[in-house]
Amino acid sequence: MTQDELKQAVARAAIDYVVDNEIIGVGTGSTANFFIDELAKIKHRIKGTVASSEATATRLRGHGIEVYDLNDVPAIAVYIDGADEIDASGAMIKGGGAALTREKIVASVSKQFVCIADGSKLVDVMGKFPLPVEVVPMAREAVARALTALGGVPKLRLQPGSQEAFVTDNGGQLLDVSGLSITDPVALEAQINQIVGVIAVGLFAARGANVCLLGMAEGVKTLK
Ligand code: ABF
Repeated sequence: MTQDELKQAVARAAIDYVVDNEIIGVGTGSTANFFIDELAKIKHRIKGTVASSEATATRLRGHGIEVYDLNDVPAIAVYIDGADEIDASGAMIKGGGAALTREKIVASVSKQFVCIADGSKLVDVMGKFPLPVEVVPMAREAVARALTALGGVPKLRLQPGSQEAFVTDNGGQLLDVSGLSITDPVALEAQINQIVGVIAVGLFAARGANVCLLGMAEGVKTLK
């Protein structure tokens, strides 16, 4: 099976976790996009959604699915989203799709977090994928120095095909930090969160996934 077929398989499997007549939190990225396309087939069963990015909101609306402002929503039954890396404990690196801050916000108010990913995302120790850190632009270099002191190699994410800094939905910039071997994701998440100027770090460890659906050649594997 191709990587896209594996992503589609986990997106289909995630439909089993959709709670009828509830608000569903929806992630960002190509696997989340496959989930949105599957959700469209059962949109009559749900109250609506909260999106983790403008791109996801646009795709949901394109299917005629209601997208609510999180401030107007008292609770989210389940959050379905992808990841860049995930370890056996359900801790994740997220943010390759530049939506880590809103993803973390929506996940934090969701009763259950279901991660959907092709099997290549499962790793023993996270860190091979550069860890995204969203920062306030004026503090970018100060945060980069603090991340270097932690042993990382921070690199400013640029607009594709340009020398301009990428700007997130929240007006932040992104530092992608390589060179980390993340043996204690909860501790590193707390440490980076403390750096003044950090908006959010793409480590989802204090609040990881409750369930992880992995697309493998032999079928969808459920972790946890
Ligand atoms: C999103 O899923 C991001 O946090 C993460 O970068 C992305 C993974 O993208 P894909 O599903 O395209 O591999 O939630």
